[in-house]
Amino acid sequence: MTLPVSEELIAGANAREINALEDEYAALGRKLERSGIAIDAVKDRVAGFSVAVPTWGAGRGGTRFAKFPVPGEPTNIHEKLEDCAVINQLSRMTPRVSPHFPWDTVSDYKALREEAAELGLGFDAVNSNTFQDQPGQVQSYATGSLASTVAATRRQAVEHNIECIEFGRQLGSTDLTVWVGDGTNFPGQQDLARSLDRYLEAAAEIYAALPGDWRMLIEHKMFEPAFYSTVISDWGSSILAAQELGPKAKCLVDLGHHAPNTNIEQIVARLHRFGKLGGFHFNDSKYGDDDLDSGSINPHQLFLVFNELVEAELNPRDGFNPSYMIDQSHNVTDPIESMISSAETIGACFAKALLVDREALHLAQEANDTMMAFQALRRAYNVDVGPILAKARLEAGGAIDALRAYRESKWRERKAQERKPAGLGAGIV
Ligand code: LRH
Ligand code: MN
Ligand code: MN
Repeated sequence: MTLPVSEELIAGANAREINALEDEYAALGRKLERSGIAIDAVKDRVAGFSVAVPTWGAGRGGTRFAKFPVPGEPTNIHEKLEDCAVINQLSRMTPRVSPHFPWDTVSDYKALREEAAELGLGFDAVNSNTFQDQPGQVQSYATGSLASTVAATRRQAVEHNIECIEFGRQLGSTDLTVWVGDGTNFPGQQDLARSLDRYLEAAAEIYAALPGDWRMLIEHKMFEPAFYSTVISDWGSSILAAQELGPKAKCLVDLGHHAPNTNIEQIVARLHRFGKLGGFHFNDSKYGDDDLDSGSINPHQLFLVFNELVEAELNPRDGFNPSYMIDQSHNVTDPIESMISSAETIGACFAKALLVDREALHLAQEANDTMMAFQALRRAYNVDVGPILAKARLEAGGAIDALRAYRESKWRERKAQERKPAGLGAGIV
């Protein structure tokens, strides 16, 4: 394996920070011990946690309106993998990459899988794209894709998804994530019931092409690019579709795809209750599908989501195996820094959820002692779990302070010299 950042640089940075970390870790350990929690056990759980990063998040694809590429930004899948390897080498929490087709152009999938492995990476869910027309495409998605009224368009969309499964098979993926932009901007534009029928019929063809160990993750979104109706608008439509398609179909929750103030943690609990929780796209938002860094706006919500996930894990019902991925993209920060920061925030919310005194919480819930139930969550949320994450990173070979080590590595400055400039294309959804 050849990792991109110099091991000496990481070791040097860690050497400067190790004493402070040991001190803080020991102090936190004593504090947690007073509540009967063994810090090393929490650290080991955190060490086993990972979240995938999206190839499209490696560039400043940004908002729908403008791209402001950072000098040294990756312009192809190989450079994106390199940047993802930097994120994982320093944070040790993002060992898988989720590609998007045809945004990612690949000539040899098997070779790409080996290239990724050489960088310490594997592949996560493959994402199909039937929400944009591509150069040379025969049918347009202007009328929708899987739910289009045009049979030839539906066929093209189905075939693209089946093609993505084949790409993913060669890359070592086992999940296909399907998000469609299908929907309407006008009342009456399409028949609301029939468009869902068409979607279900087309989705069933994709489902039938899934290898035995694969899952189809259905990603809902209530708005954008369609603003009057979308075909898979919410978790209700998503779970109904997943139930109709079969056991390999699950629901994927993108945190930005709901109406403002939606209780997302409750949706998580509901989907799990019916064995349909397939995965997450982590990001944060203030207004819509803003794709801001995870936990940058509402870290408490992220904690509450993880609280439900820990509950679900303790009560697995039909199994518990959600896939975790970051889905963020904007045009303000260096994407490597944003993904390092988001991975840290996501891991921290997981760690805090592990600290919840479940017995106290459940007893308080049974006794209808609202304040003590809330305090069980609040006590965990208030703990600074930074030393636990840093220690897990250090032990896995990463950097105690991943962001600082990244800056010291001057990775972006070096890439700005080596890589060709990124173009100023249109934004993504
Ligand atoms: C849609 C979405 C979906 C896409 C990605 C680029 O808004 O969240 O996951 O595939 O953005
Ligand atoms: Mn998403
Ligand atoms: Mn989105």
